[in-house]
Amino acid sequence: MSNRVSPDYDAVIVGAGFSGIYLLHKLRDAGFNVLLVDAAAQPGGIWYWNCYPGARVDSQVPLYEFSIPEVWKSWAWSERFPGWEELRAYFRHVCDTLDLWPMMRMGSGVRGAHYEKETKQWRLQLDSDKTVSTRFLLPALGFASKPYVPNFPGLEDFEGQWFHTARWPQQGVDLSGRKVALIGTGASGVQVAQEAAKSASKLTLYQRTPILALPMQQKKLSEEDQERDKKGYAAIFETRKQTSGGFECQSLDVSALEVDEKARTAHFEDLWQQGGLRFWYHNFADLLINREANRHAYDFWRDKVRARIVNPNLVELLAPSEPPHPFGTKRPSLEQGYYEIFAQENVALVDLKATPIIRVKPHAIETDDGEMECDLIVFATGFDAGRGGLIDMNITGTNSLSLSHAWEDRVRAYLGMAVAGFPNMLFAYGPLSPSGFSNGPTSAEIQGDWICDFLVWMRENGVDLFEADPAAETGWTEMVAQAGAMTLFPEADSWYMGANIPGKKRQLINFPSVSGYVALCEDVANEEYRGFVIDKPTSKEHL
Ligand code: NA7
Repeated sequence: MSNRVSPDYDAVIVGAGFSGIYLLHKLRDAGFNVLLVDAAAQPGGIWYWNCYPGARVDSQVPLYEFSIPEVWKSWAWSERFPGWEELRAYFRHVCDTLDLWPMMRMGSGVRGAHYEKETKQWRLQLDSDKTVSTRFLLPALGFASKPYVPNFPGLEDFEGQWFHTARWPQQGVDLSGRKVALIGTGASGVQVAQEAAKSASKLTLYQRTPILALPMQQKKLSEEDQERDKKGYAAIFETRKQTSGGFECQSLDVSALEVDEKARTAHFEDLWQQGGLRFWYHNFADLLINREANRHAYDFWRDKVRARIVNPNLVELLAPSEPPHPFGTKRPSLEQGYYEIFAQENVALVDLKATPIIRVKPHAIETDDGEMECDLIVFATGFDAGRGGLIDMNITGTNSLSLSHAWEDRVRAYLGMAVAGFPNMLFAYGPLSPSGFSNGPTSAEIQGDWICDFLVWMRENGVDLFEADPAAETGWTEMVAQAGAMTLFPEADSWYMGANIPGKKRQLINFPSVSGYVALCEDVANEEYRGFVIDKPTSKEHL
């Protein structure tokens, strides 16, 4: 009989967003003794931290929810693109319906995690100073858990308030009458701008690169409509897993260059009217791989947007003649009247390419163009996507190898889930998986199912240890880079490429196809978890 002390848990999941909650549900139902911890006070992941004014999801109902029947059958949304408060309520509904609360420890961040070779256990230090041990460590932090705040000189002397959008105060911030400086015009910046423009006495947007925003076409949803539509939900949830982006459909089979201009424009117009991200994911086959095809989409977008810009001085800044990057190679965001706010007297746009920020002063931001007063700075400046949150968890594997050291050169991970030197650890929604390219819940369920099946297989086969084989890890990492090289993504300085963080190695951080990913992960499972070094204990040890 083994004289090893049993760990406190079979598995500890870190993070109560879509991935973590799904894993908890699956593993609990599979009979594992599992704990979920999260620093946030409530479940919701990104929807806990990003509670800035206007924060809402950009996948339409019913794409952004679990496919678990007892959950969706008993839930109805109020809008086609729900806001953060409703998303948080949805997470509470999920935890109630699936009875997950007893296994969740909210308000419990992880300060560090290290692997003990002798006991084959992970030991986690929690913020509370408590320690827990587990056989499997399953970080499910999401791709955007580490906010990025640029290091502008003088910020420490600013006498107003400043917040990153992903660290917005839970009690909220009243924007009315404030002089707001908003830095960054990505998805978060656009959403804050639309809200701040309504009540701030002055809103100054600091733009480095124009966002290529698409019309949201938001609408209210009735319960009756949803009840009727629910007949089709099961099919939609199944389809999600078979498309490249995890949505209800994918790009057409036809090239933008194969059809005449009339047909091309008609398709663009149709997608535009449908709203949401469809202009991105249901467009022509070569949108993201052929420059000429991409240019047609950009020109359509530009002309549509230009028609809405009242101030002639802003036309070239907001919708330039030449694309700042190929359309869709930076994440497009959805907008609701974004281009109209620039007609308001209380809204100004600063072009950081022409006049970069020099410093923050106690009551202003100084650029080459002079000083602009402000009493609130909003940093909508994005994230150290993919790796940032994982590195901050201070994870140490065998031979005291830290994750930050393992990823010094570049991010490496087998299947976007496992790292050599870190046994019995799998992360969900991490780098080199489809995460950032995928509709969130789709990837969360795909990886959650796969991880659960793997742990069940281990249990059934008496296996107690796995680790990514370094060669398989290198192969996967290079394959993601090669797949990316066949697209236009490397042409943009985006967070997809790690180009938004000073010093971060340029590398496509996501696997560019959900359906392709599913097929590869299935192959690995069917071949007895090829690419993992599996440690089968002797039958004596297993007793
Ligand atoms: P994003 O999409 O990374 O956007 C960050 C924005 O901040 C973007 O406009 C950046 O300009 C800008 N930025 C970043 N650093 C600076 C500095 N140093 N100076 C000025 N401006 C800067 O983050 P979001 O939070 O909007 O969205 C993240 C994801 O959440 C989104 O893609 C969706 O998947 C949901 P840049 O374009 O780099 O020139």
